[in-house]
Order: sequence, then structure tokens, then C-alpha cells
Amino acid sequence: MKKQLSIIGVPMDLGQNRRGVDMGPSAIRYAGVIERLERLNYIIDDLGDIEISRPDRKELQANQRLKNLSEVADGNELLAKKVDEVIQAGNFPLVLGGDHSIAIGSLAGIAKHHKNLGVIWYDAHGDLNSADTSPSGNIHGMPLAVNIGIGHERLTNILGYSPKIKPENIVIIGARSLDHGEKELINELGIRVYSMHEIDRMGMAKVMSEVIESFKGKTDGVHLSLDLDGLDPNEAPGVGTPVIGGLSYRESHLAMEMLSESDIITSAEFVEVNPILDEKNKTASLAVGLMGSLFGEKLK
Ligand code: Z70
Ligand code: MN
Ligand code: MN
Ligand code: MN
Repeated sequence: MKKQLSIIGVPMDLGQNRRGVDMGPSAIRYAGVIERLERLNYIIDDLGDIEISRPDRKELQANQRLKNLSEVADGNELLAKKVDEVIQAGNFPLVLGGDHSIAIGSLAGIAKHHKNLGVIWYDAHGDLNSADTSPSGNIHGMPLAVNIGIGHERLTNILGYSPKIKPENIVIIGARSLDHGEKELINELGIRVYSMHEIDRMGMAKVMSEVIESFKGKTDGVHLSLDLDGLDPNEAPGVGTPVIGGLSYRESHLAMEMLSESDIITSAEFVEVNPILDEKNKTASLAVGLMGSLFGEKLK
């Protein structure tokens, strides 16, 4: 792993309906992310937060099928440029959300630098909807589709190219709430999904070995997009769309430790921490703990 990390906060809450997730970056900083990673001998450059424009109140969610499209697109454009700069400077981008719609900008900035970027989507959801299939109109349910080139042009064409990633380079881990259209797309494109069913049957160690093995030699970088709602809401209550029966604290730490050992991760984002819905910053602290493991903390 590169030793120079650039942290980018993205106070985005317009990709979904619950206010408060825009305070995720502050909550994660407050939980000590910088100190935690400095202790592991990383040099941290905190670039602060991307500016997100607010829609005026009567415009809020005017387009019910793509809520807050122009603000979400604008914020992601700025994020994509910032991430691109970080990688050009030779640093590792660590992006703090914000709702998951920010994966549109992160990946736009990252994928430019790779021919075959692998993506690990750690999430209860598939985030593979488009305006046509979405039950909610919330863009945070669409970023993975956008990154394979499906969706509104304002979103798919950020930084002027599309698609960003190939379906065969994606692995979804922790899925347990997929919409009808998402399942169809997964089957049509053969996207690999380790749902809770497979994780229960195989165990996280086997799942992660398979994932890591499948990326080795095939991809020229791997992005980790970790939605805290992939974890069980008992352990990560501070998320907008909790789904019971999720990944445990221990499974998640094991996954991060295995990724750390494999040394395949070249960029990462941690999203959907909502301090308003949290209990004493438990979810932000959990996120920081997972970053500790991802970046090489050892038990002994
Ligand atoms: C649902 C939708 C979602 C994140 C919830 C939920 C999507 N599939 N994504 N939380 N991160 O509205 O599209
Ligand atoms: Mn998500
Ligand atoms: Mn989710
Ligand atoms: Mn969510």
C-alpha cells in the first residue's frame, strides 16, 4: 500500500431521503481516522470536504425518478477531479461519505488510471438501479449501474468517458436487499455476488480468498467501496437504510485484514455513516476500526 494517503470528505446527502449523512465525514474525523492511520506510519493529507450545492427547497426532489440530479452530478464532478489529482500526485485516495451516490465521482476519478479496475462493493444493496428500475428515485441506489455505463448521461459521463468499469471486474459482498431490476441485471451481466447466503455457507475467509485470488493478475488495481449498511444494524446502527441479517464486526474485520495482507487495494471509500441515526458515534468508530485493519493494523 502507498504510504501517502489523501483524505477527501464528501458531505453528500442528496442521493437519498434521510438528512444527516452529510455529517458522515465529520463524524469519521471525530472518531479519529487521522490519528489511527498516522499511528500506522502513513503520511496523511486531509484535503477537507468537497463542496455540495444545496437545491432550493421547492426544487428539492423535483425530478422524482432521479432526485436532486443536478446537485448530485455537480458534487460528483468536483469529487472526480479531486480524486484524479490525488492519483496523479501518486497518493492513495481515501474518500469519506456521504451517501453512496459519491461512488460515481470516486470511480470516475480512479478508473481513468486503470485498464482493468477491480471493484469490491461491500453493501447490503446492489446499487444497480437506474431511473427505470429504481423503486425510490434515490441516486445512492444507482452508482454501480452508473459506473458500468447505465443511467443518466449527467452521471455516466463524468470526466467525459463511459463506462468506468467492467461488470466482470465487480464483486458484491453482503447483499441481502436486491430489487427486481437489479437481479435481472446481475443475471444478464453475470456480476459476481456473495450474498449473505454464500457468506453463511462458505464463511468470510473462503469468500475473501476467492475474491482476492480472482483479482490477482487480472486487475491493475482494486477499489473498495464499503457501505456501512453492509454490516448488521446491531453493530452499525448509524445508516439510512438498515437491513437486518448483515455482516458482523468480526467478519468485516477479517475481510479488511485479508485485503491488507493481499496488498491489492489501491483506493477506498467508506460511505453512508449517518451520525444523526447513530448511537454515540458507534458507526463512525466502527468505520475507523475497519480502516485500521484495511491499512495494516495487526493484533500481534
Ligand atoms: C434501494 C433503492 C440503497 C444504499 C440503500 C436501496 C438502495 N435498492 N443504497 N442504501 N447505499 O432505493 O434503489
Ligand atoms: Mn450502497
Ligand atoms: Mn447499502
Ligand atoms: Mn444505505
